[in-house]
Amino acid sequence: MSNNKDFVARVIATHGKHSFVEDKTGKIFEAIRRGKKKDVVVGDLVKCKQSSDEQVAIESVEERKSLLYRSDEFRTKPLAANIDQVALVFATRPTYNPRFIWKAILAAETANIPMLIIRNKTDITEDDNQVRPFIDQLKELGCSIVEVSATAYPKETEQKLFPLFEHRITLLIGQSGMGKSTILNLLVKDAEQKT
Ligand SMILES: Nc1nc2c(ncn2[C@@H]2O[C@H](COP(=O)(O)OP(=O)(O)OP(=O)(O)O)[C@@H](O)[C@H]2O)c(=O)[nH]1
Ligand SMILES: [Mg+2]
Repeated sequence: MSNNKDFVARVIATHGKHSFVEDKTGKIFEAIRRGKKKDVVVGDLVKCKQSSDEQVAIESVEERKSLLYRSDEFRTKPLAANIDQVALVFATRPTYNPRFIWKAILAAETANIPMLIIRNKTDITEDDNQVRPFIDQLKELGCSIVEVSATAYPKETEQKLFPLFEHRITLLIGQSGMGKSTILNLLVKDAEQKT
């Protein structure tokens, strides 16, 4: 136990001044940011001082490799730090919002973070004609696109996606019902995400 010694950990969840951090052995601590600061975001590497078995104080935030922002009409706020890649999942059912996808592309581009677009649910072939022009448009812009069916072809999906996720801290985004949890369960065996 590293009592009273500083160590660096990664922020895995935040709620204002309260957060959770994980050290390099995988141990999770509750963390309080020193002072009145709310400058910690998910993905940050932070210098911690242990205050009890389960608690640490965050002393400082290490320099960020990247910082992704989320914005709406009203405000812009930091969403995640040190992300290597944004992976966006979309599908034709329930329905996708192209505006959401364009916004995500812009946000990743602005933060200088590579983006991977995953079109899921290719098994619903009757929607193919409708979605094809949109996919062509994305490709013309130079986006990387992978098309998969996480439930109909799980093995193929895993084979296509695993090399693209391996060794990269990836932020998985997408509207509800697109298949994020299904894909995560394929790629991370102990994820057990509800779908
Ligand atoms: N037909 C079809 N259905 C799929 C596929 N992948 C996922 N689904 C289904 O789509 C539904 C939503 O999948 P989830 O993985 O829960 O979607 P999600 O993006 O995590 O949704 P939220 O957690 O609400 O944001 C589930 O019923 C899945 O079984 C696919 O490739 N084809
Ligand atoms: Mg989900």
